[in-house]
Amino acid sequence: MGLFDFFKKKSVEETVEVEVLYPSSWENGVPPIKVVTVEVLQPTPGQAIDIVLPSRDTLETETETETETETETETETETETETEDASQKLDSGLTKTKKTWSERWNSFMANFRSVDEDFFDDLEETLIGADVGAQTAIQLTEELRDEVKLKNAKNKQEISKVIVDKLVELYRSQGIDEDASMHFAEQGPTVILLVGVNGVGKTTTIGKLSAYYKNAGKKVVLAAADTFRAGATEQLVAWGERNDVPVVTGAAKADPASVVFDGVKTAIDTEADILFVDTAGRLQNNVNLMQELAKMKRVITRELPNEPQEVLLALDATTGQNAVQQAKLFKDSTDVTGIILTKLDGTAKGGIILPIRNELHLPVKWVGLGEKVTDIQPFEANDFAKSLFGSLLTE
Ligand SMILES: Nc1nc2c(ncn2[C@@H]2O[C@H](COP(=O)(O)OP(=O)(O)OP(=O)(O)O)[C@@H](O)[C@H]2O)c(=O)[nH]1
Ligand SMILES: [Mg+2]
Repeated sequence: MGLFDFFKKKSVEETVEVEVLYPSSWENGVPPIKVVTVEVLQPTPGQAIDIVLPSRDTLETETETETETETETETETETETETEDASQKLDSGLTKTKKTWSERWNSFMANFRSVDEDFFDDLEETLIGADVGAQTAIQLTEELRDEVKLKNAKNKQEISKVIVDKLVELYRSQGIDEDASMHFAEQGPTVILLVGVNGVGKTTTIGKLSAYYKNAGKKVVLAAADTFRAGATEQLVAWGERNDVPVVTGAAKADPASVVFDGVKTAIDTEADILFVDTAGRLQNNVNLMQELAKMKRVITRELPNEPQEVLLALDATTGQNAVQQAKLFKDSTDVTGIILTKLDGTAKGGIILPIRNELHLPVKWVGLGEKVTDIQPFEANDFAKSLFGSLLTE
C-alpha cells in the first residue's frame, strides 16, 4: 500500500506496512522501494502521525545485500581504505586531477565542430591548461595533425578515443627507455638519500617507504640528517617509532654529514638492508644545500663505494610547473636517480608528471597519494594514464 492509500484507508489496525521511496538513491533507474511497518497512533484522517523512517544508511546497507552490483561500490566507501587495492587507491588519489581533466575535456569537446586549425589550437590550449607542459602539448598536437585516424573519425566519441589513445601511448612510450626500478646493493646496506626543497614530503616519504620495505622483509635504518630545522629529527624519530625501525640522530645544528656517517656505520654494524637518509629542505641558501648534499654523498661513498644507490628527489605535485624548475636545479647539482611525486591526492595538477618525464628525462619512481603510511605506490605509467584518461572515454 502507498502512503496516500494508507491515509485514505480508515484503518483500525495497530500497525500498517507502507512503501517508502528515497529518490536520491535510485540506482540504474530502479527505485529503492522499502517496506516499513508504521505504528498507527491515531488512525483518523487528517490527524498527524509520526512515521519513523529508516535512515538512508540503513536503507543502503540493506539494499546492498539485495543487489550484487551495489554491494561492491557501497563496501568501498564504507570500509577503510586499507582494503582498497592499488589501482583503487591510485584512482581515488587522482580524483582532483581527473575531475579537472574531464571538465576541460568536456568543454573542449562541447566546442567541437570539425577537425580544423581551430580544433588543433583548442586542443593545444586544453593540454597546456591541464599541466602536461607546453612541449608535450605541442608534440602531441603535431602528431595528431598527421593522424589519419583523426581525420576519418566521424563523431565526437571517435575523436575523443583517438586523442586519448594517443595520450595513453605517450605515457607508455616515454617509459620505455626509463628505468623506474629501485636499485639495491648486491652486498651490504643500500643507501637511499631523500632530497628536495622544504615541505615537499621527504620525511613523510621516508616514513612510508620504511614501512613498505620493512613489510617486504628488509631491515631498515633511518638517519636524521636534517639537523637544520628544529623538530625535523623528532619528526623522523616519530616515524621510526611508528614503524619500529631504528633512527640514528645527531644534536641540533650538528654537521649533517656526521649523522650520515653514524647512520652508515650503524647500517653496516647491524647488517641492515636499507639506510634511508632524511636531508634538510632549506639551509642558508641553495648553494649551501647542494654543497651539503655533495658532502653527505662523499661520506657515504668513502664507507660504501657503490652507495648511495638512489638519490630520490621529492617534488610536490601541487606546485605544478614550479616542481619542474626545482627538479632542474637539483638535477644540475646532484646525481638524482629518480623522482617521488608527492601530494598527488591534493592537486588537480597531476598532469605535471608528463613534463617531468618528458623534459627532465628523470624517471618518476614513486607517487605519494596521501598522508597515511600506506599512501605511496611505485609509479606505473600505464596504470596512471588509464586512471587519468580512462573515464574520458566512457563519459
Ligand atoms: N596530502 C598529502 N600530503 C602529504 C603527502 N606527502 C607529504 N604530505 C604532507 O606534507 C607536509 C610536509 O611533509 P614533510 O614530510 O614534513 O616534508 P619535508 O620535505 O620533509 O619538509 P622539510 O623537512 O621542512 O624540508 C606534511 O604535512 C605531510 O603530511 C602526500 O602524498 N599527500
Ligand atoms: Mg623533513
